[in-house]
Amino acid sequence: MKISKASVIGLGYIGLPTAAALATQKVSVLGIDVNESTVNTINQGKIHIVEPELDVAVQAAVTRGFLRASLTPEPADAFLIAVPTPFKDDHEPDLSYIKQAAQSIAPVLKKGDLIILESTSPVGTTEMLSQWLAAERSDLTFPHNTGESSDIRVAHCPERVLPGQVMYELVHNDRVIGGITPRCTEAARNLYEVFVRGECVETDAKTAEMCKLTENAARDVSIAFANELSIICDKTGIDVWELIQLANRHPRINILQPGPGVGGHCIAVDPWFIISQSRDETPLMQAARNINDNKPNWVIQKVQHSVEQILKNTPGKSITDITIACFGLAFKADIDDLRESPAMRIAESLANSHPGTVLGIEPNISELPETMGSSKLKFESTEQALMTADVYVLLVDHREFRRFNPSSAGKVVVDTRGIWLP
Ligand code: SAJ
Repeated sequence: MKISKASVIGLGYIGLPTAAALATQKVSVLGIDVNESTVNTINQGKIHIVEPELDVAVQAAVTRGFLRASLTPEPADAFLIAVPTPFKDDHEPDLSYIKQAAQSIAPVLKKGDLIILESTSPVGTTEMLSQWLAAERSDLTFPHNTGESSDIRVAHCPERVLPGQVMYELVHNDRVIGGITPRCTEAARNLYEVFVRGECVETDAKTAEMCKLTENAARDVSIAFANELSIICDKTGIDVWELIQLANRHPRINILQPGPGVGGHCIAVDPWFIISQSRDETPLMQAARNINDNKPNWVIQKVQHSVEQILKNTPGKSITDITIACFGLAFKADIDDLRESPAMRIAESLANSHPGTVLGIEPNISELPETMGSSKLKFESTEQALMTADVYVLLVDHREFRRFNPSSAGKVVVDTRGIWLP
């Protein structure tokens, strides 16, 4: 079936680039979002998020008339759902955004339509989506109960793009596509082949769901191993970065890099979707989550220890005279995203506990967002921080911070990324 009109529900970090990629291939795309200002921004050909090359793609698609945004769904041949799937306080997945998306598109569905869930989801969610849609539209048949003969096709195709490289990876990465039935899979594959140059690999919905969770859980476990090594090496006086470089010279070893903890909305979240369904079978994934979640506390202790050392070595200096500078607040290098950032957590915690000044330096933003900045954390430029700091804490390996090295100038440094080695 040829898709001439598609609708993308949720115009965030995944939905908007996907809408733009489809529109670039001359599919008429309607993007739906609950946020009015997002809708208005996109209809002006502009974007509300930072992602290289996305601005150009959206502007071209809107100007040429292939992309439009709205608060209200309209009929289309295919609907791609790309809404958030966070977890609740007890680490149980919160699927309410998917359910709301299903309820919002149900009234405009017609026989032959294809629904694709792109949001990262616990195993079984695609089938639940089909059930939620069926509950709204008893006049149509759905694949979870009528199988191949259903009026509507439902499939899962998890997004796998890396923030910062979304526009490239969206086109070039392989896609894993799992329908509730083989015909659902085939219909979804036809859609992705419109803009994907990587391979579109077919499976079933549950395997596709588990595949995405597995990818991010595997990365979490690997980073936990690196973080554990960094703590052991610190205790034994070994340079962990040299150690990992040496070990990685073995042809079958590829250890990831330690850091201040794991941030973002994916790697630190998705393992919980497996754990919450298989608590007794996941000791390794649970241990990894614990190690990565506790790494910020270890970094805070290292900084506190450095402050104590300065006080011990400088009689007459008071703790209120000591300025701690936290270099980097984003959740990883060269992006502006502060959400779920271990660096931000460390900086805020130090600002709240240290009686002297704590500086937060983040070259990718112009000010601290009101909701996130601790009132005691002082936003500062790199140059100013370099002049006033007593303790230099490197939290994010932004390219700006690679241009100098306080260790070689004999400063007190806590380097969580290994770019300021003595
Ligand atoms: N990190 C380390 N050490 C490393 C690699 C990463 O400490 O060696 C930290 C980062 O600093 C960051 C966190 O892990 O705090 C996550 O960063 P990331 O670059 O590993 O991943 P994300 O969250 O930006 O994107 C991941 C990607 N998944 C995988 O690489 C398996 C991406 O492909 C997914 O599409 C994305 O999650 C998602 O949306 O699920």
